Amino acid sequence: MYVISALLIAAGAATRPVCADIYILTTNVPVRVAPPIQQASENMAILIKAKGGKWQRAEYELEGDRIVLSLNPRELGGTELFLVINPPPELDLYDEKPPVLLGIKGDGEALPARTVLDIRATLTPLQVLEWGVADRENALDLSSLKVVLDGELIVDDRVSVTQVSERQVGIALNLANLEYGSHEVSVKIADAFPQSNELHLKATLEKLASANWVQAEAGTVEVKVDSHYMSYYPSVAPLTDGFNMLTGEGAGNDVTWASAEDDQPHWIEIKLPQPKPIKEVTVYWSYSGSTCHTSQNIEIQVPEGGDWKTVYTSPKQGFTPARCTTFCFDEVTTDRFRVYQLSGGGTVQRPDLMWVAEVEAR
Ligand SMILES: [Ca+2]
Ligand SMILES: [Ca+2]
Repeated sequence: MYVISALLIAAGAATRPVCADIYILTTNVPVRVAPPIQQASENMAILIKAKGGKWQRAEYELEGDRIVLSLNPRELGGTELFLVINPPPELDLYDEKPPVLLGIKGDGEALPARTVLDIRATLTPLQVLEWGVADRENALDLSSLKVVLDGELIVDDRVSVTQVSERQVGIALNLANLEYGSHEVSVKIADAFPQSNELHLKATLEKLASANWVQAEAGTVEVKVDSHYMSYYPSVAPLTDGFNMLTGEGAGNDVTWASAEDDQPHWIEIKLPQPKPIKEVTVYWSYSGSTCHTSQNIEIQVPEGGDWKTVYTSPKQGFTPARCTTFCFDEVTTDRFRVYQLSGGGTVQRPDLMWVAEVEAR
């Protein structure tokens, strides 16, 4: 059994000039392969090696626009084989080192250049985190770049790459509108020689939540809800007790409030002792069975006349499950607001339930 697990033909790639054809083959039995070549000539350099071994010239035969090689993993000393056809002089075939970290900047200021960086918790976290990365031996393979924020691969314009040269780039991650709490970023990038020369970077940061009107007025805040979950003690105390760091194991009625599980709208109404200017409401969801119970269709409402006016509406696509969600809107001065879950607006798994650990407003 053999498999050609990766194939890099870099000719014409946007990030680098014309380069060699490089194949990676995994085989545990002798095989004959016939890769195509771009241009046959009398003095072709066909080099082969097993991972960890030394390059050697491969015996081959020309058949039309292909070369035919017999490869024996036992003779070559490994089952993962690298085959390079006509390497250009600038390709360092002895590159066994991953790219290196040159520096890290947070909002333009230098941070310690550590591959694992713990950025201290702040009320106003960094807006942009940027890593400078270079490879000493070869060009960087920009197609290998992976930036992951809180487990999500970032593929939109929050990630931008500034190319200093084909061996050096700046990788910037826009962290605007980061949610409260802890966050983890990881960055992976490899050099253009496909030998698992990959640099791994990690950074953790935390956005602290400032004091909020609901907590500041604890004890004088009135909380009303539409209903209670049938097996829960009917208490609303957990919603404003300041505790929101659930362990993820369970979420009983000592740390959460849950609505009845039915197809009605569910809501939490908060009344402050005095009107306060409010421009965001943060809801910390139940976190149980390692699952964040993030409702998908929420409105924030304030009183108007004898009724309620909606000042925030959920986006159509709902929310990524997270420990908390902050709903931002134009500032309004009010002594009452409610978090209103539309009928069926809970999680995908339990759309008729609203399950919350804490409500904040600031
Ligand atoms: Ca390298
Ligand atoms: Ca709580």
